[in-house]
Amino acid sequence: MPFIQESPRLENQFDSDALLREYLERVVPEDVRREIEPELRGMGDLAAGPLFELAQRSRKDEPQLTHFDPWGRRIDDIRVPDAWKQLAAIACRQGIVAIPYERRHGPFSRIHQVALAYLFAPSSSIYSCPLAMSDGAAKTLQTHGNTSLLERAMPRLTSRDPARAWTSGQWMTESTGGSDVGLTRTVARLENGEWRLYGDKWFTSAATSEMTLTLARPEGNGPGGKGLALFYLELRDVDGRLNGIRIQRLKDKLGTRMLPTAELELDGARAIPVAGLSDGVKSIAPMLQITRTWNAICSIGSMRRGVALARDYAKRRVQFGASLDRKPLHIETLAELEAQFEAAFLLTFRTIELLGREEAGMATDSERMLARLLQPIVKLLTAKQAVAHASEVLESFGGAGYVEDTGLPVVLRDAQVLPIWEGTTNVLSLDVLRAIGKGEALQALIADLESRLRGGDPALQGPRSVALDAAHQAGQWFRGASTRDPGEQESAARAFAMTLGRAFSLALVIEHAQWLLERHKNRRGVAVARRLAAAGVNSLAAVSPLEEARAIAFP
Ligand code: MFK
Repeated sequence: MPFIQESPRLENQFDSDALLREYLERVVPEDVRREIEPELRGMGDLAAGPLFELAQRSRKDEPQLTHFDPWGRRIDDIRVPDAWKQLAAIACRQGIVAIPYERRHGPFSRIHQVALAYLFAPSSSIYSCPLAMSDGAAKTLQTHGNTSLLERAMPRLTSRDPARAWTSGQWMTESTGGSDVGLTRTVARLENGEWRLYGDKWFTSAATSEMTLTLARPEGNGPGGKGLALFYLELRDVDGRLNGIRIQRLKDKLGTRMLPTAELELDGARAIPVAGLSDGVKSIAPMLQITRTWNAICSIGSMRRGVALARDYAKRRVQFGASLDRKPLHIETLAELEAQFEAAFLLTFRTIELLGREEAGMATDSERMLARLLQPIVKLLTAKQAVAHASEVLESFGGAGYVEDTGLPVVLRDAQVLPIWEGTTNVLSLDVLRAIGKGEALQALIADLESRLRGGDPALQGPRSVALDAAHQAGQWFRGASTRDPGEQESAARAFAMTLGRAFSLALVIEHAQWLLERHKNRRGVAVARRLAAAGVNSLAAVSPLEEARAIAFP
């Protein structure tokens, strides 16, 4: 008997996204909303139709690297699939990188950009990655204000013309240190008045970009991140020849297969310092800020896509005499998927609101500290959620979720990179402690959380207490830091970051729920808040003392 099932279908991904539309109504002024909604609706159509189909059709298309031309000359040419080029042109014309720099909507420009990116990303075969890095590079160049580089690169990075536009890479990772970037071995030598880079870069995504930002150690500098400098380089000269770069091979990755990620050798690549000749790690931080935020955008985009597919399929698939959308246990599973997605969405967009205010020059000191603290939190929490979410989504399709040509397994494989690149969960948990510093940022977070919980519906009282208690317990844990052994402090860093993130996102869910009730008499938000609160927020108590953990980890 042939295998015949109804495939899941997508409706317009903007119109069918209740949370996105409610959020925009709540947060964005009406005149801005009226202006951006047609664009979002257009992207919702593209993402549900042509781009979704393109992603399915080109599922097996991958970049190809050719080292030599037919006559033996080394060319290191990467050919990307046609689908990749189409995605590049669409993203460019839509201005997905340009929007926050054009800043037509003041502090809401980032929300505009991110809403568009969030709709685009899950149908983009990870074209979101070069967009993230280009946005990060633009932000970094802007932050450092290197006039000649700004004049050269910004018009390209923010162009809406595919024939002129550039994308940027972000070359940080070497085999010595994906996390400990201070171990970078690439050296920079001043030769005839030009800086030339020599070394190997082990994981460089979007190796077809026109420019990149990278780190190298100027000869004579000391060790660690302080001894590195941030460099700008263009990959090819005007004749198309590579700039002292050899592309050794493309990476054979679990997912993100259309994205050309390469191992590179730099052998005299001409480069320009962006911001002095030291403090490279600190100098590249603005890039991390943006790419980590994009990571969260991809996480919530992936979660939303998973819910949309699973929900549609539940209406079509009949088992044990009824469609899955009538099966109590399946309803419960979908409710959990939606609730997780909503919390992650609101956390991500809160971070975007702060970024937009910062860029419009409107952020207070406390908002700036909160923004810095939320960056690692939002990245680490949403990335972990996205992987677990994708796994559950696949399961909700039964065997079809495990079969490649349904286009479902790729959702899980692509999600798995989200907790890894741009800093692993553990590295980001330690960054949370770095961002808190002496504690002011934590106070800013707790104050912001409290401000979202004032007054309101009695049904939200329980969830309010859960969010508040967890935040205060996290605060107490942090205040005990000075009395604690550094090892104990570090071993609880992930639980601390997760607790803060879940408490803060629960507060945002509660705030949204209250608004939904008042504005639309809709109790969905209350149900989401109650559900998340009941599942618990604080995981600090589950951390073993370090010696016990060692005994378990290394029996
Ligand atoms: C779809 C979207 C995603 C797009 C994906 C693109 C794929 C690209 C593939 C990749 O290559 S991903 C590479 C990602 N690599 C990382 O994310 C590195 C992970 N490791 C860390 O983040 C480490 O924490 C870090 C390298 C930063 C530690 O280095 P150090 O040298 O031990 O840092 P240190 O000494 O603590 O900090 C140096 C300075 O930078 C300090 O400033 P001060 O000198 O003023 O004290 C820090 O405060 C500052 N700093 C560090 N991290 C920061 C930061 N400032 C702001 N934000 C941060 N996150």
